Amino acid sequence: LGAFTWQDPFRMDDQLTEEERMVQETARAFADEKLRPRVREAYNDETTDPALFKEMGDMGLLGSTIPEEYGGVDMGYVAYGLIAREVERVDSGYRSMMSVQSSLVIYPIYAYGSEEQRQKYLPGLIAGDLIGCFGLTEPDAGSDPGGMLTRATKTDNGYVLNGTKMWISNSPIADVFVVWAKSDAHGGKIRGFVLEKGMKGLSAPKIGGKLSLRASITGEIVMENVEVGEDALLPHVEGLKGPFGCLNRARYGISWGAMGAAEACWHAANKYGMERKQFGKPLAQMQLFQFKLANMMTDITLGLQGSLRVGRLMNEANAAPEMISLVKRNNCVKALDIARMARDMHGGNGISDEFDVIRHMINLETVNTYEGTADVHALILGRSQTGLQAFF
Ligand code: TGC
Ligand code: FAD
Repeated sequence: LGAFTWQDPFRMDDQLTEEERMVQETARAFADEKLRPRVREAYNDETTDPALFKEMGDMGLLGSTIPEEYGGVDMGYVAYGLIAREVERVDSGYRSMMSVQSSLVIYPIYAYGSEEQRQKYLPGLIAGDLIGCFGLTEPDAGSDPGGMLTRATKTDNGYVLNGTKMWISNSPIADVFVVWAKSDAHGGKIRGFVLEKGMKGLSAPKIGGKLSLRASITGEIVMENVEVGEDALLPHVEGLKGPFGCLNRARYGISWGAMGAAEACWHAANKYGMERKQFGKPLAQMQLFQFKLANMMTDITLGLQGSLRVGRLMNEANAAPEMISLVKRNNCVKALDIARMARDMHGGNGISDEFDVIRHMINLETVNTYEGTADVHALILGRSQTGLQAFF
């Protein structure tokens, strides 16, 4: 008979390569030493430290799937997922900063960019010297990005962009903006453009008053007659499959990250139950308490195993978007339930920032919504098995 470790019931550790275990250890040490000491203040004061990007870059945590010639470490998608898990164990906002940079900015420039664009942007983004953001969502086009109003109009030398993007992670501190617009020169099809901070007509005001994901800055991208050259166009993709190709990677990373946040809540609830006594014995000795711990262990173990399977298929370029919808939706919904449960199991202390669980819980509301809401992913999975689309 094999041994059982409650923190790792299916021995995920044994299923990782030596290299993947090393990446995980590096990310965990970084998260514990550099992120954890900052997070409460950052969250409470709603401040984002731009220096974090450089610190992540120095540790090789950005662009982990990109070839070495552009500054990446080319470790594959399981390693990328493990980084997300460790970073989000501290805070979903920090994982957000990392995954936008890696999957939504570095990836499209690598996959859809010209060689000049790759050389110009990738080393700086991967090192964390440059900060990137990804503009798809608009005030009137969220779940339905095909309804976007942003337009690129052809000029003699390039394009003029007009439009507003909403709810954009990193935008107020970004140097590089990957934005998606309908281009009249391409029959109204969606095309990607790379804009730079300081361009005339480009601004990125912060969205204040967020009660979730407060350690990660969010803003708009306002484009008022922003003139760019032909070299700003991402040449190698057209249509919604451009942004969705990036979202596949980010959604997959979120499936690991959400489990990291859930693990933090589960372990906190376990520890709290062992230490806190009521009715003359530890809370952890009560049947209802153990029932909740058992549910957490089960959902997290199965959720991580699902992400690992999808990650292995992604490494073989053999994962379908529906698989990613399945793990993104399942793991976010389960993580949110677990965080709410852990909050409850901490009693009154559960609402204090000292115990972290309420911060994870509130963050996970955003994680459940962005990159396709839980219901949008349900409709993708519904369509996959009925052939009937129920979006409109
Ligand atoms: P649909 O007709 O389904 O597809 C249109 C075209 O796109 C292609 N496609 C995909 N390609 C690759 N991967 C995928 N996952 C793809 N899904 C669709 C599809 O093949 C088709 O291509 P073509 O060549 O035939 O034109 O499009 P639809 O308009 O009916 O889409 C419906 C729906 C709801 C599935 C989709 O629009 C959707 O997923 N909505 C959710 C929007 C979303 O996820 N937004 C995310 C914004 S970015 C963000 O939130 C970042 S937060 C990050 C952080 O801070 O961590
Ligand atoms: P809506 O689409 O208006 O949805 C509202 C509700 O209606 C949801 O419950 C949804 O499930 C439901 N709904 C929508 N359509 C249907 C349907 N057909 N059938 C049934 N129910 C439906 N976007 C970016 O482009 N880049 C970013 O970096 C980024 N970062 C973000 C950071 C934060 C903190 C947040 C909160 C959002 C971010 N987003 C970003 C935007 C995010 O992707 C959108 O909020 C998300 O896609 C949902 O769109 P929406 O907010 O317009 O909601």
